[in-house]
Amino acid sequence: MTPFAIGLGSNLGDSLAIVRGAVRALDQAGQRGGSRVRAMSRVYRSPPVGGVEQPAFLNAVAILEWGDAPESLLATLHSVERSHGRDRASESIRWGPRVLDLDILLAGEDGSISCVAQHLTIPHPRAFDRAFVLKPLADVAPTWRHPATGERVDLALSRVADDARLVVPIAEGLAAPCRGTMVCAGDSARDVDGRDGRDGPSAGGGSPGA
Ligand code: A4P
Ligand code: MG
Repeated sequence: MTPFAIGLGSNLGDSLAIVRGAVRALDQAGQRGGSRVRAMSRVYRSPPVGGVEQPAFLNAVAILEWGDAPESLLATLHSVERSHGRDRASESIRWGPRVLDLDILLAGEDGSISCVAQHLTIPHPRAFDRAFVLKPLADVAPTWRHPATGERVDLALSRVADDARLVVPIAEGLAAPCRGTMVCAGDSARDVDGRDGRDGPSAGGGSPGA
């Protein structure tokens, strides 16, 4: 199993429900291959980046264990986007509003894996420049590094500190039991099925904070 950091973004519809629903869907997709979502950050509200006038985004990051090739994970992400109502064919503006955007940010223990394929680049090329990515990523993977530059996520976040002030937590993450570990970004975490994660057999952990 390889851990992947997945960035989630939404600024159309009930974005909080969409982001949480997408994490559940990723967990279910992982379970089909014997794995789970290992962690989910808090959910943050952030101003849109990229120059298009549009509503604020909700952003989060989940760590998913995946046993298959990265390309199959990308196909799964697209399928989850579609099932939440994203229709790429109707999108005419780059970096415009979307119901759900799922990006692979980093891969491998500590982010050590790189991938450059026709339709997939890991790390995501803009991940380390963006506070709306780095702040939730620092909740769940603060010590992961960019495989090319070696920069740690938490240090990259301090580099974009001015932008990061505009990225504010609005909801707790979800916690999921995963082979004895539990993940949490926030104190009242629930598992991906909506139960209180602290009641589960593998409850524990704390809030890494951002
Ligand atoms: N692709 C290549 N590498 C990857 C990867 N690591 N993860 C390809 C996911 N996809 C990857 O993506 C276009 C194509 O990129 C995919 O078909 C895949 O083959 P897309 O999701 O259709 O389009 P996109 O999301 O508009 O492109 P991109 O470049 O991922 O956009 P960004 O960089 O994610 O920017 N502001 C705030 N506050 N919060 C946001 O979430 N998001 C964006 C989108 C702009 N501004 C934002 C936010
Ligand atoms: Mg995308």
